[in-house]
Amino acid sequence: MAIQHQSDQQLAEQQTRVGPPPLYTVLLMNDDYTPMEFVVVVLQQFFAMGHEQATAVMLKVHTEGRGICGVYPKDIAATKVEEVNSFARQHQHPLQCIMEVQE
Ligand code: TYC
Repeated sequence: MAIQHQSDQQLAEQQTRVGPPPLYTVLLMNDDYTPMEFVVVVLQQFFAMGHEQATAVMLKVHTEGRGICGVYPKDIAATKVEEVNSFARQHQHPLQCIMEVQE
């Protein structure tokens, strides 16, 4: 089979990657309605925290407005965000989970 050489266009479309792919921080946002114990359950179920750590993170979100759940590659972070927001909606809570690219 003949070797397929890349065209100039194919070469131009390739990104020059420098360093590893970025990581994403997954965060919970505070609100006035989601029950504290529901947030603790979310942190235990989706972020593999024990009850004590989950309670500490929940209280940090409650007092500071937002808090870190974990840091992941992009597709894993996006899946966690979707799963948490879907779970919160299923239970009629306004809890918001977001992701931000790491500095
Ligand atoms: N502020 C909520 C309450 O007083 C609790 C809460 C904590 C809600 C963390 C959302 O991400 C959150 N019931």
